[in-house]
Amino acid sequence: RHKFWETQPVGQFKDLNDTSMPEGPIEPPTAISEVKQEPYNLPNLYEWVTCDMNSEDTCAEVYNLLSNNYVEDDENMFRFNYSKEFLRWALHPPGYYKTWHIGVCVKSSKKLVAFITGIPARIRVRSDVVSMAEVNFLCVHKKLRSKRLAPVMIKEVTRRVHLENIWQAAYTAGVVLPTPITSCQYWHRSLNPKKLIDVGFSRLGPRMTMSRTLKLYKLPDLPVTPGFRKMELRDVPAVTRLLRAYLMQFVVAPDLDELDVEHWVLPKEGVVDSYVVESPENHTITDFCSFYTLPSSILGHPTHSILKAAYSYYNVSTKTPLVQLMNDALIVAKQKGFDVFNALDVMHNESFLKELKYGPGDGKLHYYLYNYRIKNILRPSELGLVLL
Ligand code: NHW
Ligand code: EN5
Repeated sequence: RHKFWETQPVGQFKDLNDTSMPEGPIEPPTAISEVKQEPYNLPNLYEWVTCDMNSEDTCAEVYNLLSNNYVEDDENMFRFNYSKEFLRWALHPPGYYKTWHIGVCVKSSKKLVAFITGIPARIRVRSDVVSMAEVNFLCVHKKLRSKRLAPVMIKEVTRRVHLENIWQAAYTAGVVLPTPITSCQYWHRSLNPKKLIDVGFSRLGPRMTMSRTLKLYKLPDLPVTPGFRKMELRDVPAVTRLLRAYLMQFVVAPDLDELDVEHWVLPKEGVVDSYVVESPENHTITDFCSFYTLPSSILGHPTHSILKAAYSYYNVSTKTPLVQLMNDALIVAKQKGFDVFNALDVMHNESFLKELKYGPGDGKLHYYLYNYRIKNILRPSELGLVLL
């Protein structure tokens, strides 16, 4: 059934009930000198390119490939439309490798037809902090699908990761592959219900009129928590402490230092939004919430072309109830013009989803590790990792 994945060091479906297999790396690292030194072969018309995402032209080519060929929902009504600024941010964390931003071009025309990326990350699995690659943005042009190009791209990114002496990876997908460490549910909170219904993202519930629906999802104009404000550079040490302490309780979570937090959570216009609660009494940072901007193209709609979606990222509450903190996140997202706020049932998110009128979506997100076995599938609430 999985001619490629059966050959890879990943958990296999047939081993799911085998309790004798130990947790940890599936195969040991080899000497870097034993890593294949030349790129894998591509079909003759194509060649590998390393994509310099600092180049405006390259970034635009990647953006165009993804905006026309990346992930769609199961009914092909929406397609992720990551912005150029988002792609630059997502691919340039501390310590990134340019060689992990891999394109496939047509030799004759240099047209970009496929893409895959890795970025370095320290991921903790139970007590073990592991250097990994996070693999994302795997995309093959619609006209080149089902030609077994994806396995070659995965092998090539694996080779380039190995050359940096890194032997594990983390990735997510909407499809089931061998084998998920956990499977999460997408939840959606309507901010602009009229538009969501118009474009087919959601439906008028049974026995619901449009005016009842608008009233149901109405939000205040301003956050209610005293001391709730946009995160600033000076908050990085406090937010890092809050996040590190919070993420400790999950079985799988990133190991973030201040440099990571500065990159991944400091607000970046149109990319990532973060808020802190600063105690009006003693000016300490007690809570924090964040979301990233990932619009989707609306396919074939006469009047609307973009769905503006916010995705819940990392949230930590020590004083403000999480429900109130996340309601303030909805309020500021609504004020910024987002149409919908999305979240997975990871971390403590289940505790606010129903209360804040999120509904389950028709999509799932499966999480995977490469070359690292976990004994039992995790509950989504045991996962402390959000990939973009
Ligand atoms: S998930 C988003 C993936 N992208 C899309 O869905 C965009 C639209 N689709 C496409 O572009 C986030 C194509 O359909 C793609 C497959 C390119 C998906 N992950 O070339 P073939 C990520 O980016 C397997 C992994 O003929 P295609 C995470 C499939 O099971 N494998 O198919 C990426 C089959 O193998 P099998 C996937 O449709 C993580 C084989 O590909 C997959 O033309 C990557 C068929 O290949 C997916 N999403 O192209 C893994 N979708 O064994 C990283 C299909 O079943 C691993 N396949 O026969 C770690 C590497 C680093 C290790 C470091 C130590
Ligand atoms: C790796 N970084 O299917 C990502 N999205 O539910 C790659 N559904 O938006 C993997 N089909 O349920 C991505 N509306 C995997 C996800 C791919 C995209 C995807 C789903 C997630 C989605 C929407 C639209 C469905 C359109 C028809 C959906 C219902 C919303 C409703 C709001 C009111 C309360 C009930 C729910």
